[in-house]
Amino acid sequence: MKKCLYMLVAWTLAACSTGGGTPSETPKDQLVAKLFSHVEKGEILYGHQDDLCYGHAWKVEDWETDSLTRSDVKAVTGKYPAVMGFELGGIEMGDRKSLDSVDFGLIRKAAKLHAERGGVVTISWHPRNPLTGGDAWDVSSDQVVKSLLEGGELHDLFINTWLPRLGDFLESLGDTPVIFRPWHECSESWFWWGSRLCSADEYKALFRTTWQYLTETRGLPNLLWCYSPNGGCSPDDYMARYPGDDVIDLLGLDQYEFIAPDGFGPSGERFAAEVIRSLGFVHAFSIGHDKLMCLSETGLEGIPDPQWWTEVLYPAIKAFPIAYVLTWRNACDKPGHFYAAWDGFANAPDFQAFSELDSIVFLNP
Ligand code: BMA
Repeated sequence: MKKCLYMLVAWTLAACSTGGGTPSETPKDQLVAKLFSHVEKGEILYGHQDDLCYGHAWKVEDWETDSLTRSDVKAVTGKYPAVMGFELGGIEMGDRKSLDSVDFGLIRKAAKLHAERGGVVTISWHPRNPLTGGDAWDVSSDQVVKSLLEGGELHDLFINTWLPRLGDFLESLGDTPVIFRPWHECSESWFWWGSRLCSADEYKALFRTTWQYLTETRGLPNLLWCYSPNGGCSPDDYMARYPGDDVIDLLGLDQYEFIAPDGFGPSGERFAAEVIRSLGFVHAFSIGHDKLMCLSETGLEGIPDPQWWTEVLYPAIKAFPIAYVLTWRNACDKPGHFYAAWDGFANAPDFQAFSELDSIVFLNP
């Protein structure tokens, strides 16, 4: 089976890295090997978005002097998340801060520090709408992707300004391996690169142009590429915009729970069933295409279910060889917008119990 071959490569790489690595081994190779070694042991890394930058009702004030030891996840579990997500929306404009008001200097420092502590970094990107001047959620035009491609009126801006700014930031991370996850949730239509806003070929060209620039033109050795449509789609829709085996390293899935009027019990059951259905076909594709897989974004906003971690999320993911599961951010300025428990929150004991499960991996401080 092809998977065995890929596993063999991963094992060889893992053996190399424990032996000090080889000169030709890139940061990307090292992270692939690390992720495979956890998957082989049946382990799932836990991840949290923006964990070191801010949390529920706090944020890093002076990032240049702050030692970045504060974390909502650590305050509850005693450990950092093994994976941390960071967001680059705004980097394409040359802004100093991201769309979530986080200084890009802080993001760089936090990502490098997390990797030095032994953690894994993933990066998302919600760029602005270059045609209308709106944000990533501005879906008023279905010409945006087309305008960025070769022959389009904004191709020059994309190739000579936006991608270089993105490339400069990613290059500034040095040897830090990064799971880069651009153009996400493409199976839905809430971003300007969504399924009703561009054709499958245009989407693939957008993804491949981004990959070509960063990987070939810039030669960045630290990027793993993740394709992450939204859940709730058919297997065919999931793969309809797949950019290609030569580009993608991980098959991701973004899937959130939303509470319906019948309450969090039945909503949690439906969410878990849907995650199991979707991860089922993502798993089949991951075998067929020799790729790692992950639950790239998930969560229940405000986590009103006191047992969400051990009775909803864990049963939904435990049977799948996902490299990691990442819950979204704990906003410091929106009191109800959080996806990890924080110290003193009602759901914290269950989050702690989740962190102590044998197959769930956090990062010891
Ligand atoms: C969304 C929300 C927004 C945020 C965006 C990008 O899901 O959390 O508040 O701006 O992600 O991080």
